[in-house]
Amino acid sequence: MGILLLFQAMVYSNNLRITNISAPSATSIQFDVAWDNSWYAAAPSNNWDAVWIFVKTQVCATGSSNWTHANLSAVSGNHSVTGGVLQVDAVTDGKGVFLRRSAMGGGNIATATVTLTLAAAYVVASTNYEVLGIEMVYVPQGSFMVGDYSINNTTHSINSWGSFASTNPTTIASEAALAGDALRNNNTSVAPISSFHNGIALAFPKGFAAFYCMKYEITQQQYAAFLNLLTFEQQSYRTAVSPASALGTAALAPSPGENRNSIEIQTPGVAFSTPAVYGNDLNANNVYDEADDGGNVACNFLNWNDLKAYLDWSALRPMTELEFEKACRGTNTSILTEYPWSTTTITAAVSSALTNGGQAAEVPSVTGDGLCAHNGGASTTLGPLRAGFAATGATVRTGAGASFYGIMDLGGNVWEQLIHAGYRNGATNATVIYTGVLGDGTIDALGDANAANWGILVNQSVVRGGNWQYSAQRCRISDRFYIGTTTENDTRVSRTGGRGVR
Ligand SMILES: [Ca+2]
Ligand SMILES: [Ca+2]
Ligand SMILES: [Ca+2]
Ligand SMILES: [Ca+2]
Repeated sequence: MGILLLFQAMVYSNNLRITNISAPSATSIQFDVAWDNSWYAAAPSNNWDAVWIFVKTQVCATGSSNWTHANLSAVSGNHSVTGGVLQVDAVTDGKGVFLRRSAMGGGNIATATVTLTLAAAYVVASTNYEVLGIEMVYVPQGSFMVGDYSINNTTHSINSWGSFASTNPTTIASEAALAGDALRNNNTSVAPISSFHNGIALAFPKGFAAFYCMKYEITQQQYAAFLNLLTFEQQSYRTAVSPASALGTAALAPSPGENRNSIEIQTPGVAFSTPAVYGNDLNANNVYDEADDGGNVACNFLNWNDLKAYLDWSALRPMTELEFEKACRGTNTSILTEYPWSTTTITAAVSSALTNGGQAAEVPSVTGDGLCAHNGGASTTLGPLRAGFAATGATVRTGAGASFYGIMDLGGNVWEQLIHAGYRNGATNATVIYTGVLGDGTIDALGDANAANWGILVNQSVVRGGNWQYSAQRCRISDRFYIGTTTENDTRVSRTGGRGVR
């Protein structure tokens, strides 16, 4: 890398562009930003979309020093944005900022220039800067319902857990601690059995409090960008093969392009000094990150530790399964067997029938209400679709498979890996330890998340929302699967990915 200053332009899945990065002074960084399909909406959703911006830097004089997270000022007034449409919201830990509309409205965000104040001074002439952006959706504070009215086994709803099943959902009306079995002992016609559940502590995020949720699942381009800012050793743990493997080696999938995972080694690394460079190559010509190379496709083959590492490094955190139901259902009343768009209608989008396959404009050939990537078949040539494939500029929800708040693909595409709330048959690991601690932008030398109380093992996780391969039942809001087990979320499988919250 030499002493070349690196200001790398990034283009993300829903046409989020971060360009013209520069450092006007030792304590500031400037760039242009633009993205599509932005909104700030009135009731019932009362919410807006945003971009989570964070900065990484590297001392370039040595050529191979590690990238580190650059903290920003925690005072919103120290940052600025041109154009009068957006505002910059600082955060108390200074790990990034949110850009969002400052007044109600909708449409594309034309290019605006953002100037951010760094928390420390950098020597501009010898620093590489990278500015990263993740599209998010605000989920406001408020009550919501968990579970649906299913009889046991039609949906694996949290209230229908175990041999003692309630057919009633529960309203979460605060962040207060929940007693053991509080989410399932609400069927007053049946006497409670002894509790296997240890309750849910005050600090466990229950979805009542406001949070930002990623608008899309992590894309292959986003995961490749993450890998490209890690050390060789960190890369070796966050991929399936040695970073020193030959050009064209699949980084996550068993073979290049398998199940549409297109991340490959573009430039082999050197153990243990020089990291590899990763790129996407869905069109299989060993020319990387072309328009049809699948960078916008949701990233599958992510295990639980991969997801946690990505979120810690991005200064986000894993979502709990209670937050997941809030993000899907919003303030609506629970409906039996409903999907994340709050109806029981679903239309299968499959990767075998695409227009503009692998491109930023990739869309399924089929149209219909509740368009959702599921039931796609088992061939290794099939896989997830472009993140947000069903979104349009005209609507944020109807027919687009979007959640109450406009979050995409919570149903289908790739499994969402979440923190479970206990309530598992057998109950050997019903204890929940998660306290919602945010990632700090830094992972350990072995590439693992090291935030407090995120858990070490996969037994804190559950997968939700179904995936591109499985049947529609798994896409239901209240359906829970593989709670605390290794089946779909410990090894890297073609169905599993995820997203984060803050
Ligand atoms: Ca290739
Ligand atoms: Ca290519
Ligand atoms: Ca999903
Ligand atoms: Ca950390």
